[in-house]
Amino acid sequence: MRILARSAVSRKPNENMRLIVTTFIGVVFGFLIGISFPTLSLTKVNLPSSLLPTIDVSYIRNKELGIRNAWSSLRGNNGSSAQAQKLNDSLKIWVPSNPRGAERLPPGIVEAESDFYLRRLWGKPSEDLTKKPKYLVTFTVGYDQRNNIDAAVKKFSDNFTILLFHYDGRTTEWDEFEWSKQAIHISIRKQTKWWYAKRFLHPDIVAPYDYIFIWDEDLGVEHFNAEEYIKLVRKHGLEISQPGLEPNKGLTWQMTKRRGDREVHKQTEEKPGWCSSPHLPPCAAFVEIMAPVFSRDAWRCVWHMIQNDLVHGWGLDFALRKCVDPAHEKIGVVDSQWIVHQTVPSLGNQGESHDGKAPWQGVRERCRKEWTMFQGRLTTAEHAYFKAMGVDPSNSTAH
Ligand SMILES: *C1O[C@H](CO)[C@@H](O)[C@H](O)[C@H]1NC(C)=O
Ligand SMILES: *[C@@H]1O[C@H](CO)[C@@H](O)[C@H](O)[C@H]1NC(C)=O
Ligand SMILES: *[C@@H]1O[C@H](CO)[C@@H](O)[C@H](O)[C@H]1NC(C)=O
Ligand SMILES: *[C@@H]1O[C@H](CO)[C@@H](O)[C@H](O)[C@H]1NC(C)=O
Repeated sequence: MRILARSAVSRKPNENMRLIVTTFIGVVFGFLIGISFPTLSLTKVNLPSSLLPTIDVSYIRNKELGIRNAWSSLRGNNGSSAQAQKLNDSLKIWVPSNPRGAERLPPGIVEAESDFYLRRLWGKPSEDLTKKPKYLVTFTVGYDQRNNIDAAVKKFSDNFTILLFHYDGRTTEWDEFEWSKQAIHISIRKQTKWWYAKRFLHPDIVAPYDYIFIWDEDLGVEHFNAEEYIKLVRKHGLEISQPGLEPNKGLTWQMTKRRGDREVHKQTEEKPGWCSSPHLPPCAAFVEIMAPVFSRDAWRCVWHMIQNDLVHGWGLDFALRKCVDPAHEKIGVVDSQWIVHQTVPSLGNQGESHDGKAPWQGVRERCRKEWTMFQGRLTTAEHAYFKAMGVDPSNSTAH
């Protein structure tokens, strides 16, 4: 405050006057805006908070000025430009080890990661959080599936943060469930699970969570317990996993079928010719995209592989193995905590009719097309990399 007062005195009087008038006009203007939009309570809140930064900035400027003045008086001159430059430079911050873009900040103030923990608007920040859930579960939902989701959420203890992505725009209705009031709701119409995941589950945002469940809405969880699941995943060192699937009939892949006689499996037999190696998908190193569970580190990699324009995620399941090593040991299916895939048509029906085709057909076609595109991009990228490294791509492990 002393520094502030001193600098105010050292300003020319008419400058002070101008400042006061400007501030006054600003306040009046803000007030008028405030009363002309009485329903927008935000505008009123904005008024004082918009004044705060101005004070902060001038405080810091004056502080810097103070240092400079002190320094030049010490040297007994008014500060030659060379000296000023030297001081100017030494007051600049550049920390290459900071996150990209934040190099100008002192490392002590950098918060590179965040979370979904809910805070209060009052009290001490340090006392806001009575609990910091270590796991995150997300469901991509429409209101029609509310009872199924309600049942699923109850299988997750309070060690889980619940996050719902709403593709039908209905959110407040969910408050009929008590847990919904503590959940995170993100509502954007007609987008897919992987679209949301790319935009809202950045690795730096979900960093506090040991495991991240990115699940569909049509899963039956009667035989599933999330805490038990986590224990098994830890025990067997699974970085990417999913619960075994029932019923066995109608499933495309052998790998994700539930085995009744074990806790976990990481390998399977497929139809002849389907697997080029017993360690490669779909015989191993493979889970499907309907109910994957990622460790923090695996997700940090997988997030980068999700393409912004390929929203259905087809083909991602075959590529997950690029993110862990050795993949055939760190990717697996948990059999003793299993789920039922109910195949309820949901987002698949939200397409549009074209050329006399049903909406779901258009969606299905795009799914397949995306799979081809993703596969093409991955192959091209790998070839480009190996070529740049001077390695024969035909000798690479890319398949
Ligand atoms: C103070 O600085 C100005 C310009 O930077 C210069 O012209 C002047 O001679 C300096 N005065 C003294 C006492 O060093
Ligand atoms: C201090 O650095 C800033 C930004 O690089 C520059 O614009 C300014 O002229 C410098 N001031 C002095 C006195 O060198
Ligand atoms: C939550 O996690 C803690 C620590 O891992 C564990 O002791 C506790 O049993 C968990 N809660 C439930 C309901 O399982
Ligand atoms: C792969 O590399 C090995 C040696 O690194 C070489 O002997 C072999 O011929 C290569 N195979 C192909 C298909 O390029």
